Amino acid sequence: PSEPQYEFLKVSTPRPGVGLIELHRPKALNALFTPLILELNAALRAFDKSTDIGCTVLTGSYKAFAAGADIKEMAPKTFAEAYGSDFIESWSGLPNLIKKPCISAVNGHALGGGCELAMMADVLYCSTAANFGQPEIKLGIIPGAGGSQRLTRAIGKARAMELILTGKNFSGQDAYDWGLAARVFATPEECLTGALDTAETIASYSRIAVKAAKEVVNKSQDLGIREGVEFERRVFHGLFGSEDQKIGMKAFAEKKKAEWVHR
Ligand code: CO8
Repeated sequence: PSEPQYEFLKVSTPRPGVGLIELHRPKALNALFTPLILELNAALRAFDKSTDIGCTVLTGSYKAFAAGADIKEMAPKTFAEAYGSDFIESWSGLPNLIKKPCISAVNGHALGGGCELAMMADVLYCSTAANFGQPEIKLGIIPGAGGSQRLTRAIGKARAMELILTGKNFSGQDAYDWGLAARVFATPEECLTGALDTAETIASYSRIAVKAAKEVVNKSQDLGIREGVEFERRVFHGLFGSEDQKIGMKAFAEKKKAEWVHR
């Protein structure tokens, strides 16, 4: 089937089971604005619904993942417009829209909304040359797409508070050292290849189990340890109702490769 055409995205399926979305607004360093976000939401939804896809990779160019929300678009906004339209609400779709995992591969600038978008993914990979930051304070605003919450949970209050109050940038190596990035790579090429390799591995497993694994890990961010462990156990019990659990365990016993049916 032919891929839908987008103006601000490049969309492809470079590996079995893997959907790749590249932000493509080179003239503005992938600055995020509503038409781009609507396309991104549509592309994410299409991959999430596709039975051929098990994992998505989200990336930008080697120069910029995304240099933030479009400052020129935001500049004239009034309070009434921002509040009235719940500005940014539709931009925060990634974590709510999709049930399958998404890996962000971050190269170059990931600033403001760009950093926030990267952090919405389930796994964040970057190269040493990545340039992260929440510089909103310099524009007279604050992070608006979850930056103050996700950055703080990922790297702790001490560092997040300092970064958000000063607007100082931090490197890909910092992101890895502080636990925001799961892996850091020497070059952008290796970063993208690493993300695609991991996505291919994830896509090779039962979609049912992968979806459940993502759900329980995400719950740890909202629940206390006792409720979290109970929630995990209930979802674990539920997987014994899947065909893939029988297939996976039988294949192990027979020393064969599991042929998942994703049910
Ligand atoms: N908005 C609009 N245009 C941008 C943006 C942006 N955020 N970033 C870069 N551009 C444009 C530039 O205006 C320039 O356009 P033109 O050629 O027409 O002048 C073009 O991209 C290239 O940029 P530069 O010439 O500045 O390139 P440099 O390599 O010299 O610098 C930088 C790169 C350091 C990234 C620089 O462009 C910069 O500082 N950009 C702004 C970064 C920033 O402050 N981002 C935060 C924005 S606020 C925000 O994101 C609020 C979050 C809200 C939630 C979002 C939900 C997802």
